[in-house]
Formats: sequence, structure tokens, C-alpha cells
Amino acid sequence: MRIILHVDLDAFFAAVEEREHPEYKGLPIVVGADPKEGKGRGVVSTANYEARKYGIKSAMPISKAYKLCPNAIFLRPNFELYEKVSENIMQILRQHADKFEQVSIDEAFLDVSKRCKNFEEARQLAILIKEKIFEVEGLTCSIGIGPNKLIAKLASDYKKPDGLTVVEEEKVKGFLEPLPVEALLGIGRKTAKVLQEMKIKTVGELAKADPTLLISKFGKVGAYFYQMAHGIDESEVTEEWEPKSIGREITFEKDVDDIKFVFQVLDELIEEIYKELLKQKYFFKIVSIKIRYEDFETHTRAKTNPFSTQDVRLLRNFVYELILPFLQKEKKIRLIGARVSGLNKVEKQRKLVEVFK
Ligand code: TTP
Ligand code: MG
Repeated sequence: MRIILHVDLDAFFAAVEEREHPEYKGLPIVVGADPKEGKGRGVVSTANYEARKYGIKSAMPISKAYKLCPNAIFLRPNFELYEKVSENIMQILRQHADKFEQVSIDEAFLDVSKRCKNFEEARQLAILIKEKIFEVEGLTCSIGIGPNKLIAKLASDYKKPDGLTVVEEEKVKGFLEPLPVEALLGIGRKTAKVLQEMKIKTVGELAKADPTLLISKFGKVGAYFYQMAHGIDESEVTEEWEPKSIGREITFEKDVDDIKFVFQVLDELIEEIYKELLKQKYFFKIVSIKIRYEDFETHTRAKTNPFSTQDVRLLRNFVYELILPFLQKEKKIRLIGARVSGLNKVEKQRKLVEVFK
């Protein structure tokens, strides 16, 4: 039997700001782009729970957030600080896991199957972890405990903020049944709508659906939906996650349709990424791009190079190649970004070549 914890910090960026500014306590806080009195561009990174009462949430246009609550405290994100806080917390978490996997800046899985004999011991460990995080960083988190990553993640989401939800193997079915299908990873609004047409609204209903019908409707992922609905997830907690990536993105002051200008800005972003790579002495393997149109339709694409490199021409070629198909639309562009990941301190391939020379 496996015992997995999923830890997710509460309103992370906003909670850090609240800690840094005790004078904001109890007030709605929105971290994100400058609202410029409702005319601002860009989006909300996150909002504290007070601000969420007004309907403000992550990824919403900042102008809409301003409309919903003009009196909220609007702050620009301080990524350096959040990254430092995140590092400290991940270090605490790592110490309490047999296997550890950081999933994002404020989220991690801990496999504790060896160190905890049963779910009760895991619950005690989770309480201890919550206390430590609060003691060291003054922040709260929500923890889910389950027999696999899927259930642990759903459980941490179940009660927020400052939640602790334990779902033992025998309780999985009852826990999943009433959840809306959108709670499952990969089921967004579009898929949920198709499912609804099939009279499937809850995970329990999804579990009872005919799997061949799901596959005929959704292809391979249909089988995956069916598995998730039954609480099946064999994936391991893996430590291979590459925490570092270097990226830059920009939201234009005005939506843009001048392709030449887009390439100019892209070149600047690439140059900045390249400088940062040299500064931090990293070699990359993966290049990704992001583009958002005026109607908020957003796309990301990535391409992996077979070896680690620091070659700025390769970086530029990859970015161009990835972004090109998205520049041939009628729509104006609101945001573009580029990122390198799969970072390494050594240029593996070249070392090998040198050995064989
Ligand atoms: P989340 O864990 O998704 O959100 P949260 O921690 O703010 O709130 P919750 O209590 O619901 O967990 O994301 C972690 C941080 O990542 C969040 O504080 C800000 C950042 N983020 C963005 O910048 N943009 C986004 O769209 C999302 C979802 C998060
Ligand atoms: Mg969070």
C-alpha cells in the first residue's frame, strides 16, 4: 500500500504579501498586473481569500478584477521573494518524504509509504509539516493524503485554506462519487460540456459510463478519464522534476498585429533569456513558447533538443519555429513569451565528444 501526501500553499503569492505587510491583514489583496484604474492590461496572478469573495481569481484580466473590487490592494508580484520562500518550504517538505516531487512553485507530492505505517501516522506527519511551515515561514497550506497522487491532489483541493483531508483506500469511491467531473485533471469546460450532453456530471456518473463509448468520444484520453473516475493512478512520486526554468513574457500595452514588431520583441526576450543562461551557467534542452490572442485564447508549445546546449541561434530557431504557426491568424496578439527548461550545469553531449576525441 502506498501513502501519498499532496501539499499546496494557500493563496501563495498573496499570503506572502500579507505576511510582509501586516497592515493589509483582513483586506482583499490581488497580486498581478497594474490595474491602472481599470484600464490596465495583463492578468491576476492570485488573490487572497478575502478578494476571492468578490469573484476575483487567478488568470482573470486585471481590469475585470478592478471592476469587481476597486478597493482591493493591488500589488505587483515579487517573484524573487516567492521563489526564496518556496525553496525554504520545499526543503522542509523534502526532509519528511521517502520520495519527493515538486510540481510547481507552491505544490509538492511526498511519498511517505516507508516512514508511515498507516494513514493515521501520515495524518500526524501532515500536522507536523503544517506546524513547521507556519513556524518557519508564517504561511498556511492545505494537505491531502491518499493511496495515490490523483487522490492526494483532489484531497488537498477538497478543503482550503488550511485544510487537511485524509482519504483512505476504502473511502476513495465515496470521496470521488459526488465530485464534479471538472475536478479531474484534463477535464476542462469543453470536455465537461460534452460529458454533460452524455448525462455525466459527477465523477461517480463517469465511473459508471461505458468505457468504449468514452474512448469513441474522446480517443485515448477517454480511457484515462475512466481510470481516474475509478481512482486509479499508478504514477510514481519522482524526484526527477527539473525545478529550474528561465522564461520571459510580455503583455503588450496594446494588442499587436504587426508581425515585424512581434519578432523584434521576441528577439529581445530571447536575448534576455540568453543573458540569464550565461549568468547562471545553465545549458538547456527544452524550448517553449506562449502566445495569447486578444480574445484570451492561449497556446503553448515546446520542443526538446536531443542534447543540452547554450547555443543562442538554436534557441532563436526553435522559438521562431514554434511561434510561426500562431502568427498566421487574423487575431491580434496580446502576449508572447519564451522559456527554456530541462536545465543542466554541464553540456553533457560535448563532454562525451571530448572523451572520445
Ligand atoms: P495555486 O496554488 O493554483 O493558487 P494559490 O496558491 O494562489 O491559491 P490556492 O489557495 O487556491 O492554492 O498557484 C500558486 C501560485 O502560482 C499563485 O499564488 C500565483 C501563481 N499563479 C499565477 O501566477 N497564475 C495562475 O494562473 C495561477 C493558477 C497561479
Ligand atoms: Mg496554492
